Amino acid sequence: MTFDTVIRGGTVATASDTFACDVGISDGRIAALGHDLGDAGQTIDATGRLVLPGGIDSHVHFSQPSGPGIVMADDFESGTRAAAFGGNTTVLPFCLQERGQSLRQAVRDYHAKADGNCYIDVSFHLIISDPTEQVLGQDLPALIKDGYTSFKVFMTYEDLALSDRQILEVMAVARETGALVMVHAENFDAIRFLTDRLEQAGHTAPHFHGASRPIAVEREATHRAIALAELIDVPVMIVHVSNRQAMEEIRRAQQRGLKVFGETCPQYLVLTEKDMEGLNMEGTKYVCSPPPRDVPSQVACWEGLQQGTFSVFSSDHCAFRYDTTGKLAPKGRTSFRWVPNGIPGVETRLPILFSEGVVKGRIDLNRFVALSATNHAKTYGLYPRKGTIAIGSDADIAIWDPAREVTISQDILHHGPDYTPYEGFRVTGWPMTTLVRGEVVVANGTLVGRKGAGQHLARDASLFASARD
Ligand code: DUC
Ligand code: ZN
Ligand code: ZN
Ligand code: ZN
Repeated sequence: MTFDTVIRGGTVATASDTFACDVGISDGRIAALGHDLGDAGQTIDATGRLVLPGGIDSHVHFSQPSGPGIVMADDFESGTRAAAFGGNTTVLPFCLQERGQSLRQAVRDYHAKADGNCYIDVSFHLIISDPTEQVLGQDLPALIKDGYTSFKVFMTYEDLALSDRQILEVMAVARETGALVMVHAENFDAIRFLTDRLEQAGHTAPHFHGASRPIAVEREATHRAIALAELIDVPVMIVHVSNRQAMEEIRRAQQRGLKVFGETCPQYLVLTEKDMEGLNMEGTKYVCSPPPRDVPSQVACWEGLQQGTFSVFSSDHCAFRYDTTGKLAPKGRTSFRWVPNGIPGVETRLPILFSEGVVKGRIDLNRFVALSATNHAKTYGLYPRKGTIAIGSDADIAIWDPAREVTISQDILHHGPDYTPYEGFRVTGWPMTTLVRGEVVVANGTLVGRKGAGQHLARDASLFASARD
């Protein structure tokens, strides 16, 4: 047998094992794992390198409407290109239903934005902002059946927040259909109250963003989201968890046997609230929600990753330029209230986790693979097609140089925004080559992939989302 491609001489790691072996690829899939695999159309030398399942970033935002005059800095082309450079082979962006818009129309709109523009594979989560009878009774169940098997709800934001009643209603649809509900857990009324108070006191600088949504705001909403999910008996994913108190709500629920999952992100491991105090308006570069907290919160998030309370590590890439289309939009200059929430991270997520986690001994390589790929595939219905190196799986592979020392800076990145919140951050270990379904997208740091080669993936139900009975 002649393979299309053989990756030779590397060390392969999955979520469970690490072993020296070559990888034979045919027709976009992994066809052999072994030695002396024989002829190949193309050989990739991976001597001294790690051969890992391509990263799956199950939480990114591209081309999402973000308010008047504000434009997201990444569309599907730049976002998936940057993701490929960051060692990713699949991303799960959000498809936002705007209030008053039909859910079906939202899905059509996002396909129009994505189709033909992606360098790597893509699959949408839905965001439900307007759970009308049509959505609850027809569109949402039908879309879940068509492979959009997860959706997010927000407990805060003017145009997004659902009431507890509405959350129960969409959770009931998930219960019926086997979908996974993702929750942005922050208390809307508390944020509005605190924001008004801060503004009345003249506290409008970017760093007051942190004071407007302190840990109790997140902890309370996390507790409430879990309680609502328990009432319906439906699994739930608490996304972008930033601190110990919210983490402990999740852990307690897990210990009670509830199907509650947690996600954390790079900003909660290496940034703090202090970063929002930069001179002039520099602090806006770090404004995201929930906000970065403090060092004890970072320690707690590591604990969550080590102990399994958090099963997925995502970027929450939500990029805005540091100019008048983004962080410095005219209204944003008047108060933190108007600064668009979100920071870039799709290209730096994995190097930060590898360097701070594996190289510094906080997690082992197999947990790194689980947190960066395998658990995302299992959680969101892509496993075992994606997220592992096994015979029959898609040949989605990232080849890493585990010793390469890199200082992260805007100059070396490929994303759309004009800054990185990780400027000057030093890491050891970098993804060099990325293959999607056997096709090389990035070769030793050079783009060779083709825009449009990325496909949309219909997903199965989450492996974790079947209800208890
Ligand atoms: N939630 C996200 O998931 N991303 C960006 C902003 C937000 O509030
Ligand atoms: Zn499509
Ligand atoms: Zn969110
Ligand atoms: Zn997000």
